Amino acid sequence: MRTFIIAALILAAVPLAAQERTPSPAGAEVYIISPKDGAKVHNPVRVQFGLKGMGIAPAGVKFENTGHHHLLIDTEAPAELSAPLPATDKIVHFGKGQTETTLTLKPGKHTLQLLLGDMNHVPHAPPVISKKITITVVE
Ligand SMILES: [Cu+2]
Repeated sequence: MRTFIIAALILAAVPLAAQERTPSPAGAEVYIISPKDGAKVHNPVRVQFGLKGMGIAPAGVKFENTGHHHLLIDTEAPAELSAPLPATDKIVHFGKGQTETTLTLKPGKHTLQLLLGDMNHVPHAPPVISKKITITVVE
């Protein structure tokens, strides 16, 4: 019994999968250059990514004050930002260092937001995240 208690205390002292988040420099800012918030657009929708105060590096490349873009389409940023961002149809990674993309979206309203991730797809601390914009795709 005593051995069990000691083992439990040791386990409790080890942080569970603590991941060091990459710091972002003060003043770093990510934003959507186009389309503009509230724009009415046609398919295909060209989305251009803007970044101030940091640089772009492909996923897997460690270089200070850099990251790669993730486009959040019709979704919120994950509440837990200390884990790698999943790759889904709503969280699109640009791990080659791309600064724009072309989307084909259903007609209607859509939200777009950019979130920078580090070499391991983990958002920086503090996170570098854009304003969320709403666009309307018209046929
Ligand atoms: Cu990524």
